[in-house]
Amino acid sequence: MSEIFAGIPQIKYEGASSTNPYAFKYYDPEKVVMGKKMKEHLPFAMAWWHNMCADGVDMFGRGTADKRFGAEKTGTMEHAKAKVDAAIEFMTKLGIEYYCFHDVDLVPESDDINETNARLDEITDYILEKTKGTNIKCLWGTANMFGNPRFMNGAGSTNDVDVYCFAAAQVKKAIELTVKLGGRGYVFWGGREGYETLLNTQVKFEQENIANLMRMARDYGRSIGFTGTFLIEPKPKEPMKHQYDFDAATAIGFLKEYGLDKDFKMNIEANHATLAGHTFQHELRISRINGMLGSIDANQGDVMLGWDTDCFPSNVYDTTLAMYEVLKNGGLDGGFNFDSKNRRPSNTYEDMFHAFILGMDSFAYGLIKAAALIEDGRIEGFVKEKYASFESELGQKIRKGEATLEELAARAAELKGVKAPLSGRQEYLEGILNNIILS
Ligand code: XLS
Ligand code: NI
Ligand code: NI
Repeated sequence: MSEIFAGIPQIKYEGASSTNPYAFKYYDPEKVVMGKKMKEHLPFAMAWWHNMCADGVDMFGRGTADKRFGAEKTGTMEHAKAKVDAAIEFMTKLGIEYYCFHDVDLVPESDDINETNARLDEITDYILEKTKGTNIKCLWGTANMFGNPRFMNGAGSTNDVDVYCFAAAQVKKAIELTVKLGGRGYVFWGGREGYETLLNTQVKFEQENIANLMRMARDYGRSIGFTGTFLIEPKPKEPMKHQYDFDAATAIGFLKEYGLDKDFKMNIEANHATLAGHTFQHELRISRINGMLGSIDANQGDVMLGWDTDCFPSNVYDTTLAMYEVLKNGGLDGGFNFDSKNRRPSNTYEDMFHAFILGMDSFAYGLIKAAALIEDGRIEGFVKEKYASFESELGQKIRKGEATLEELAARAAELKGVKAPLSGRQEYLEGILNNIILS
């Protein structure tokens, strides 16, 4: 197999003072942080769609990047295989062990689903053959149920029973492929599961159908030996105006309502959090405290732009606070999928590497600083102190749900008045965070 990324070396850790563009400054896979190697804390994954497929096309212009990887023509099985070869070389050079895929990222879709499925069988055989003897495997798979025009009114939420069958068929196949490729998870991102106007939409009907599709997926997955985690990836809007999986709280409520909460967790994407008006950490926290933090789509938004820009993560404040939640969660069932893409003018093979080095270093730095935050203990100590009044006998009774309004009112009457509670000390805490991140 000839080298595709010729001239780009194996990316190694050289430390913060290195100026080598092809070296990690913070990601040191073997370094032990809080008792675990960095590479175990950070199971990084490559998103097939952005890295192997997207060429920078946007609504104003054609692609700028050549993603043929040596194939004659795109849209062929030859090209599909070239992408596999390129992906393996790319991941090997970066030391990334996982990838995530949609069915149609792997092969060109045919008008006949039987033909598409045959192509998928062929390409996954090829992936297995080529990854044999490497550590490269699937993190999670999914079905693209938003690109094809048949899904314009949704997939699980479609009005058309035949379209619903196609969605089911794609989910069935994508779960089979995920199992075949050793995937740890199966993702549902509700691409067009939402609505534009209530004038033409029955929300409850659509949500029940989505839940039924997920139930069938769970039952089928379990029946063929899928032991991994099913994941919902919340997003509030784009492409639809209203998406049903608005944010983690909404998606968790949905899973509980339909009895799916034992098999499903959240796949939290940073840019989706900010689109919902939340911080990345908020979405991770809400998932974590509900026992629902499963995996992460690692990217970041652009504060000036109101859409899913899928930038590679560079903001180490965000990665630190994200890694704090991950450490508190005891890790993830899944991993860190770079659902991120190069900016359109960053159109070379070199840029693909620079982007991953940036993202991996940002999360490694975040991991180091999150561990330091926990070891430092000042912030957690303050939070504990903040709620200390609930350690009283009455406080404990309230915590256990054993108090009554009457007795609390009696206590208030006895007190007559009450002082304002302790200061929240936000600026002091932000100073500590700065101090830890910057030192
Ligand atoms: C789109 C989503 C998508 C999912 C997989 O915004 O992030 O890429 O991760 O379907
Ligand atoms: Ni995503
Ligand atoms: Ni996204």
